[in-house]
Amino acid sequence: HHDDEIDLDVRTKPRTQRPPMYKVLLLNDDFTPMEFVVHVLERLFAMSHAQAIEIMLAVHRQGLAVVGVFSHEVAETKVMQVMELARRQQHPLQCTMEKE
Ligand code: TYC
Repeated sequence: HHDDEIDLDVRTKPRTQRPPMYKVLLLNDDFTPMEFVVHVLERLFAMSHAQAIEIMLAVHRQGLAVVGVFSHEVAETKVMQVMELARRQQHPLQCTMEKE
């Protein structure tokens, strides 16, 4: 009889919820000095000098590069901090974020 049957759920796989992560992208331009970009990467993204040069050159050669992957809130803060430093020095450096 049906009352004695145990219903096992074989359809839905339990999934752990992970918050979406966001890539922070740095964009190339013809005017921002290389040293300024290196400085930004060292100060705001905790990169070593060698790492910062590597990423800056990747942006310079390829047009853009991912500088880090963060939660929505942290990514938003990083973008704002980069844009604010660039604005203060009147450099056209652009930084954006994109869902992974
Ligand atoms: N292309 C710039 C120059 O030749 C350097 C640069 C690198 C600018 C990375 C922006 O995100 C950037 N001075």
